[in-house]
Amino acid sequence: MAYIPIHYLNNMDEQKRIAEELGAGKVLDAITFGDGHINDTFKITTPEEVFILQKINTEIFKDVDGMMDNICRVTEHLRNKGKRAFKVIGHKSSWRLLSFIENTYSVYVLSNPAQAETAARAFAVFQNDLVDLPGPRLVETITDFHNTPFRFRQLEDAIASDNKNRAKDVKAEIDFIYKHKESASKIVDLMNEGKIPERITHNDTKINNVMLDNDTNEAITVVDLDTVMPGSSLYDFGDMVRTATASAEEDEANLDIVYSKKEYFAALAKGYLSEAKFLNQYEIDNLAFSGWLITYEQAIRFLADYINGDVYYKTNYPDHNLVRTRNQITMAQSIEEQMDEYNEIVRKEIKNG
Ligand code: GN1
Ligand code: MG
Repeated sequence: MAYIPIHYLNNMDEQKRIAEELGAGKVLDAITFGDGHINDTFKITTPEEVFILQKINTEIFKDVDGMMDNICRVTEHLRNKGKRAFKVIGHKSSWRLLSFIENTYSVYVLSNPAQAETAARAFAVFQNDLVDLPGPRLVETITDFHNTPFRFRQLEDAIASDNKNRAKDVKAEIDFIYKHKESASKIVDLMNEGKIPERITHNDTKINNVMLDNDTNEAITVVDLDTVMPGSSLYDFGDMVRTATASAEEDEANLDIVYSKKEYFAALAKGYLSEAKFLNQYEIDNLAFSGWLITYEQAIRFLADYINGDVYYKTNYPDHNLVRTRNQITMAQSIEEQMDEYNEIVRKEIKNG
């Protein structure tokens, strides 16, 4: 069945009423917006202004107050530094109203390496800007979010329960994940050994979370701050590699056209390293690996959700999570095949930077 935007099914009275309650003023129009996999997003129009209204998925984000507190602290800190960041206009239970970042766009599949360089620089600047965020430690909005061994155990649990009797159909995918089990804990181990430091990171650096200027194509700000929390800079670089070097969207079903593009990786490395001067040698040495790991982790997460019966990610058709899993496995393989070259790119960038 084709995906039908919610505003065709619903007159949006609830969304309009809540936006007004949260401070939008008289609302003229509400439509669905974006395609996040977790929260519901709406674009709200009033005679004067445009806003973003979101219904937070509280099954996934259990501590909404903690999350909103993180977001308010982070966005205020950025604004105090003269940076652009959306404003939280109001929030109540699972709803929040945010200012709209005017005159910007975002992309799902990049069309030139310059966009990758710009985006990577934007996420590095973001991390840099948060180095001096006054305490206390940010709340972990989802615990063990990028703990890959934990994600591996969640997959094992899904296979053990096999509620939908789907495990038998995904043997090859399960085999791929199990084959690489040894690599799953590399970053977590380095963090536990104190070699990779905890930093404030974005944790969802999907390339469409960078807002680019309609006229200049410069990065204006990064959005989707729900998972800004303590993490590793490698999670952020890794998710950029997963999304910004991809030749196609993460749910492209034709695997013949899915691969990781080397020139986009080079552009990411250049943009990121131009600003991320805080990285230590362990982080630098694992930049390329992090791209593989986060892609592998994403394959684990999609596969576990498929086996569990599609309870976490929104899906538009029955096998959507399986298509995503296969796509991410293909991306991980493509990154793995180019690992030596990707490492060499990082080494050269460090030498010349
Ligand atoms: C989810 O909803 P969205 O698209 O911002 C997910 C990310 C995944 C991403 C995969 C809280 O993000 O971790 O990388 O889907 N967010 C959460 O597309 O799980
Ligand atoms: Mg997100």
